[in-house]
Amino acid sequence: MMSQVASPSISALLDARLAGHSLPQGLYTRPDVFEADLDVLFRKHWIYVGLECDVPEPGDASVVELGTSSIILLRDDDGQIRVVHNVCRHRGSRLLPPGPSVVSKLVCPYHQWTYELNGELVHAPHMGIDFDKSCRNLKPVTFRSIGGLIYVCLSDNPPDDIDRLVEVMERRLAPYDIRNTKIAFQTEVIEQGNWKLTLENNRECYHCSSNHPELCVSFIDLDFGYDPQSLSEEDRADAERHQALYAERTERWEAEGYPSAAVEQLVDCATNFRTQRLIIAGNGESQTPDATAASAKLLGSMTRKDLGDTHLWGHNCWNHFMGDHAVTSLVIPLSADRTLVRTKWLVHKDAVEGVDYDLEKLTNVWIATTDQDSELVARSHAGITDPAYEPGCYSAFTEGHLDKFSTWYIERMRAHGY
Ligand code: 3BY
Ligand code: FES
Ligand code: FE
Repeated sequence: MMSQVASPSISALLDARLAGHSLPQGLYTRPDVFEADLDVLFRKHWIYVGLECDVPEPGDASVVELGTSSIILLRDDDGQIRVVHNVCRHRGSRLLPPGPSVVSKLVCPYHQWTYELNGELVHAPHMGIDFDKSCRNLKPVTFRSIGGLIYVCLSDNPPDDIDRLVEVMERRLAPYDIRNTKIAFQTEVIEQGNWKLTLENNRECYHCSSNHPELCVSFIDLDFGYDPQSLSEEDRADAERHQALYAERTERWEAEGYPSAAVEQLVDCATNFRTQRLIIAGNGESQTPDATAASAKLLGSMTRKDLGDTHLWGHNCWNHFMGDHAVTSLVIPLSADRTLVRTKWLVHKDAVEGVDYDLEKLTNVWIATTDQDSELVARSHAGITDPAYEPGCYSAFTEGHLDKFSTWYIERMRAHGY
């Protein structure tokens, strides 16, 4: 008779994680862990799902799918943002397909129940005169617009430490006026890997110099300087100069009224984020092939191109806000080994392609970087599924943020009963 070896529980896998190391194999590969991740990290936490500028005009709608959930971001007749579940209150049909739509009302294709853009049920044919429509409005989704970035929480008990993110980012994003941008370009890349590998890959630039020639023109690793003991005299002096330059720039930008110092909430919290105004390398203006601005029409009230790159990380996103444009990527897990990365390039809403900006110059760096990262994640996932895989140690110098991410992941799973 074949002997059956029971697989460890999710809780046992969480227990097996060694500090400073990548996760045990099953946490990246098992379908039951994937389902638990979706439930805990994507339903019980705040997630980034899109932007106000996805729905610029009344009647614009955008459907975002996540596991078995589907939500509609829309702009109502009063110009207000609404987020509702894409589930008809009659017999549950989806109202709109995934992606963008333009609607005057939300009409269910099945039996024509009709909802106003604020979610109110206004027409339900053949239900009798006693039928009470008022308790059949579309279910609202709890959301916050943070400087134009839309975060939702699908649970009835949303973590309240989102308030810190709101407080920090509303102020930081104000000069960019992201609410008044337009999406100049969008890509969707399906990475052949677990969503946590997508995030881990984004949390380090250890891999940048050997994999991202385009990005390295403008991007300086957050952990620049590395292990001081292993540096040559010359490189150490370089790293020290870099630290001094950071301190000086940060102080100057802050004095000029632009919040710049690093703010992070990465462990011991529900809502995971980090922001800092980063120095752009080379010509110092933007993440483009020559580090000069791609759009002549700067964002919001920006009058300068020398204000670096305000980066923002969350557990399902990374973003870069620069003087002339912004790049924003959101992560949606599709299965244990497939992850969607949706990236949008934002410019001033009045910027005209071919006049104010060149689309190729605007998108070149992050199209290349996203494709390169997709390859890295696929290769990493494939190696991790190999029986020969065992958790590896993170570099204390270049992978500290991965350690924090994995630690946060374990903490959050535990906080939700695993
Ligand atoms: O987009 C980011 O924030 C990260 C930082 C290092 C690698 N990647 C570019
Ligand atoms: Fe929507 Fe019937 S399911 S009208
Ligand atoms: Fe990368």
